[in-house]
Parts: sequence; C-alpha cells; structure tokens
Amino acid sequence: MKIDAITVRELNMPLVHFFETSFGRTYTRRVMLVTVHGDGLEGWGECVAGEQPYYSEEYIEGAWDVIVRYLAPSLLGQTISSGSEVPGLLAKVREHRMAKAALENAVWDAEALEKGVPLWHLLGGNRREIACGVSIGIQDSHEQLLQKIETELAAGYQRIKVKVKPGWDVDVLAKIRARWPGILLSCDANSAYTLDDLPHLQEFDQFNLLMIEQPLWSDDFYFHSELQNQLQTAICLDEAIRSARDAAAALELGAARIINIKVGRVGGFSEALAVHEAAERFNVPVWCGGMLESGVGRSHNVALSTLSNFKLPGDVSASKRYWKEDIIEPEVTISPQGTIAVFNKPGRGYEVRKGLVNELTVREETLHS
Ligand code: OSB
Ligand code: MG
Repeated sequence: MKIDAITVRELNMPLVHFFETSFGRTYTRRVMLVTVHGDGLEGWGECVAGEQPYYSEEYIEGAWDVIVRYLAPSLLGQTISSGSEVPGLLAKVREHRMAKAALENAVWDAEALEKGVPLWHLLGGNRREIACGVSIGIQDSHEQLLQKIETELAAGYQRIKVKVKPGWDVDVLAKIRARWPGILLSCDANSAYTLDDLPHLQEFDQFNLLMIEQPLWSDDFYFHSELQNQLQTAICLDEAIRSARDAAAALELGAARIINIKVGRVGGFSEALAVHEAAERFNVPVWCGGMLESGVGRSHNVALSTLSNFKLPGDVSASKRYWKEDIIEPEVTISPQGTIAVFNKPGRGYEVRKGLVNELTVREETLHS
C-alpha cells in the first residue's frame, strides 16, 4: 500500500458514566483517530493518549503534535506492505508510543482489508471468542460501587476489577467479598502506593484477589519485585511495561506474575505481539487492558485478545458501558456468558460509522504525500 494521505481527528465523546482512578475523574473522552489512505483503502487507528498526562506522559495535544510534525511525515509517500514495517519507519522518534501505535495499527487495519483476512487472523490469533471482564472506577459511595458490580455480574462479565487508592481499598474489598465470596476479583492502584504501605498492602491478601495491578511507581520493576516477594497476591504490571524488553526484565526480576498488555502503551501491535511472546516464554499469562476506547480501539483490542496467551479475562467490554452510541457498526456486545464473539470478516470486523464520526469531530487535519 502506498500511503497517499493521513487524516488525524479529534472526537468529543461524553462517557455514559464518569470514570475515576487514583489520578482523577474523566467525564468526556477526547478521542483521537487516525486514518491512513492509499490504494483505495482506508485503515483506522485510535490514539489512546489521555486528556492529561496522568496515566503516562502522553496526552492528546502532545500526541497530535508529534503525529502531525514527525510521525505521519515519515510514512507519507512510502509503500508499506505490512504493519510490521511501521516501527522501523518511526524508530527515530523516541517514546510517544501511543502516538506511534495509532499509526501502526491503522496500517495493520488496512493490511487486513488488503489481504482480505480478519485482523485477528493476521495478528496470529486463534480464539473465536474472548473472555471479558470490567474495570469499575472509584464511585461516590460504597453502595454505588456494589450496585455497579451487581449490574456487571448480571450482564455476565467474568471478572470484576475495581480501582483502589489509599482511603478506598481494604474496606471496599471487604464489602465486595462479604457479598460475593466466589467471584474473580482484582484491583488496580494505578501507582497509588509506595513500599512504606507494605503492611497495608499485605491486608489485601485476605481477599483472594486474582491480582493487584500496578501498586507502585509507574516506572519501577525492582521495588515491585521486593513487594511481590512479600505478598501472596499476584502483582500485575500495567504502566511499567512499555516493551518486550521491559516484560523480560520485570519477569526475570520477579516483579509480576501477570502482565496487562495495552497496545497503545507498548507502541503498537508489533510490540504487543513481542510482549505477548516474552510473557509466554516465562509461562506468565497476559490479558488485554483498556483505555476507555471508542469502537475503533475496542475492535483492535478484541482482535489482539484472540492470541493464545491472553488467558485471563480482559478489560474489553461492551460499547454500551461507555457510549450512548459507539462509532462502529455493529457495536461491541457481550454474550450472557461474558464473551465477545470474533467475526470472520476481513479487517477489524466492525464498520466505522463515518457520518457519526463527522458529527462528533471537533478538529480534523489531513496530510498529503
Ligand atoms: O489502568 O487500566 C487502567 C482506564 C484509563 C486509564 C488506565 C486504566 C483504565 C481502565 C479502564 O482501567 C479500562 C477500560 O475499561 O477501558
Ligand atoms: Mg491499569
């Protein structure tokens, strides 16, 4: 495919319900999409950078700027036969992984269409349905959280993950366990603790959690390995894993027993596949994380989750949990068993609703070769 043009868009998409983590509350997603055009094909990718540089240093304004100024120009006019060629073309720019992932994934998206195969198949996946869990943010009250959990369990979700932070943790987990002793339950701290909290974190062990996600600093393996040695609960790393090298280093050190893969955080599908492989070498299971994606990113997460080592339910859930109307057709839906069926259609398997995308777009720029 010869890349003739690249379109960058920002969409304003209000969330059905606010989402709160240890670093703050989000009411509206500023969704960034990129489209690569060439050979009469269109590939779509989503840049999952946040509204603010809180989850990671990337944020939408920075991602927009680096794509328009440096990354897109490196692809324009190039003839690219596979998404796997994109990292090499973008390698000169350091970091900016979410920005790079948006472009790389758009090329994979187009490649699947060009080859007439499903994206999940192109990525090397083999599952025909994927297991789904939900991530539930910090709420205004414990009661509100318990109600949300009840709704998600009734919908069939196989694993409940709750956000925790100092002041919203042990009491909350105790109430959840008192009501649902047997469910698959995990928690995500988004780096809200330090090693000084060791005795407090050890209290989490009584709740038989599947994992505690990213308890300590977002850039650390060493102190997570010290913590893992003193916890029964498995640590899962999210923020700290940016590459397959990170995964290998963290697992060699014993910093985690589970890895969350977010394709944006690691810089695109190529690196996500490499992280998946690195974890498999250590016999460590992975699961697919989410970044409150629109349908474009969501459909890509579904495709990635079909790989063999995605052995735990991911944060890949139905469109309607986030959006009144998603920008893909059909929307992502789950079965009463908490699974998403994978389509046997070329490409991402979900059509982009261009009319709706245009309605929601607040900023758009097209770069030509
Ligand atoms: O840490 O997994 C996280 C959302 C935004 C930023 C970070 C995280 C999350 C989630 C939501 O937990 C996952 C989702 O449902 O998309
Ligand atoms: Mg997380």
